[in-house]
Parts: sequence; C-alpha cells; structure tokens
Amino acid sequence: MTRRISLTQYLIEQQRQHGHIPQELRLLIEVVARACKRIAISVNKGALGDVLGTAGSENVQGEVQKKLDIIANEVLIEANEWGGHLAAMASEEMEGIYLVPNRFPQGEYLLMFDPLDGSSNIDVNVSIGTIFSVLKKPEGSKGISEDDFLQPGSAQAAAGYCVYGPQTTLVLTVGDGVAMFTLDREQGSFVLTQEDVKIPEDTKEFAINMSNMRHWDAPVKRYIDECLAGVEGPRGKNFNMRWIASMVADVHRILTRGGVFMYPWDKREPNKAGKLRLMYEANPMAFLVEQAGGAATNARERILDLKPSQLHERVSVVLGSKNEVERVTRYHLEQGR
Ligand code: P6P
Repeated sequence: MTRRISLTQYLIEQQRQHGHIPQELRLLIEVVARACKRIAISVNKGALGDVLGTAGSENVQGEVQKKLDIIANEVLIEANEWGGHLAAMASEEMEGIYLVPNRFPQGEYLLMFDPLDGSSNIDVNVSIGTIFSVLKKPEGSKGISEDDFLQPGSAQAAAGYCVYGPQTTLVLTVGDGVAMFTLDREQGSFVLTQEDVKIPEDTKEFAINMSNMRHWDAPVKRYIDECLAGVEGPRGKNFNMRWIASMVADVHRILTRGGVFMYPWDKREPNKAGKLRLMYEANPMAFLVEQAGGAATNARERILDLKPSQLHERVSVVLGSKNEVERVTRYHLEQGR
C-alpha cells in the first residue's frame, strides 16, 4: 500500500533525502500542479462553464483552438510567470517563446507544455490532459532565445502530465522513477497513490489510429498485421487494440498496464516526420516511459537522443513496453531506409 502523502511532502522528501530536486525545481513542480488543479476545475465544468466548443482561432500548428486550449494556456502562463523559478516558457498554443516579464525575477528553468492535449475529446467528455517538460537554462546564456529550448530530451530536469479523466491524476518524473498523485478534491491536494511505476516489458495491447493503415510505411503495416494475425500468426498470441485519440490517456494506460503506442510517419504528409510534437509531447512522455522501464523511439532512434532543430518540430512516436518498441524499431531498421 503506497503511503498517502501529499505531493508537497513527496517533493520535499525527494529534495531532502535524494538530492534530486533543487528547491527551485520543487517550487516549479508545485506551481504547475496548482495550475493543473485550476485547469481541472474548468474542464470539469463542461457545458456549465461555457468552456466547450471552439475559440474561433487557430494555433501555430494550424489547428482550430478550443476555448479550453486557450484557458489552459493562460492558466499555466499566469501561474508560472511571477514565481522567480522560470526564465521562459513555450507552448503548443504559442508560436514563439514567452519570456518572463522584467517585473518578475528570472529563474534557472525553461518550461514547455501542451496545455490541453487531446482537444478533440473535450466536447465529447473523454479524458484529456496537460503535458509539461522542464529544462535548465543553458549555462551562461544572457538573453533567452528559442535556441535555448532546443536541447535533447535527455537534458530534461523533470517531466509529467495531468490527466483529466474519471480521476484527476498527476504523473511525474524528476529522473528517479515515476510517481502518480491523485487529486483529493475534498482537501484540494494531489496525494501519492503510486510510486516506482513499472511498465511490463511485454504486452498484448497496441494503440494506433487504424484508419491511417493505407498510409503507413511497410514496417508499421508488418507489425500491426502480425498483431492482427493473433495466436495463429507469427506472434503466437492475440492482441487487443485501444485508441483514445488523447496521448495523455493512452500513455497513462500504458504506464498503468503496459502496451505500445504508435503515431508513425505516414504518406499523408510525407514532409512531416509525424503528427506529434517533439518538445512538449514526445520528449516528456519518452522521459516518463523510460523512467518506468519502457522504451521510446521515433521508429529508428531513441527519442531522448534527438537534437531538436525547431520549437514545434514533429516526430514519429513508438513508445511503451520495451520488447514491443524494440520489435517495431527493428522492423524499421531492417527496412534499411
Ligand atoms: P488522431 C491529440 O490531438 C493528439 O495530438 C494526441 O493527443 C493523440 O494521440 C493524437 O493527436 C490523435 O491523433 O489523428 O488519431 O486524431
């Protein structure tokens, strides 16, 4: 039975006993957690809060923004800009980086986030979430520019997400394993409900958007065909499929019971490496998955090793149970391209 301690106590123990969390990083994580609680309030209001539907604008990705996308982005900016722990922020919903205003003290960290991932699920009451990634400002950098954010995922100081589902759950790593905290609405705080999360190395469950099958590259089709062939096929076992169209919810399932999640490159937009964004979706999820004993590649290379070239660059994603990720990656490498 996991000790029922608060997020604050957990972070202070990590800071005091393991030296994994400097004071500034602990404050940053607590501020992000408070912002997620505020976002959860808006999400849970639904139609009662006039927060559903589109905002009538597009984001830098050319995607229609939902009202809650903008609300969540504003909550994260306002919560984090004054605390003195950040130098700048970057968001899926903003084209450029957001420098902490001069009226506030500057900190050592850079915060990136997808404020509300899975927006297509908002109006149909399906789980959505906030994804965040924390980097340190490069040593000696004077002014902060976009280039300071372009660090490989292996440089992350912390990463996590908050899933707004039947429970509101914060999942966090600071490089010392993965812990899960469930929001206790009566006391208004996140309570530790699981630590040392581990992803089973094998699985019988895959997550991919099957409607894109005709656009997939051959290694992806080979892998999925083998899964669909079931116990009579080369895998010798039957597989189940899940696709929530909310990365946070799919990754949460995988952290909880294993599985493999794939959003691979496909022929629909051949010049794009994939649909998902490297800096604030793939990197934080890859950090969490690896810390839980899983694996995460872009079908050929370890995601955390990729050197970013743009803030909003996209990437192909294969992550989850180690042995399945290695199989999909092997099929791509055997392809030779
Ligand atoms: P599709 C949500 O828009 C998202 O970025 C991820 O959360 C999710 O895994 C994926 O896109 C869903 O994409 O093409 O299935 O709608």
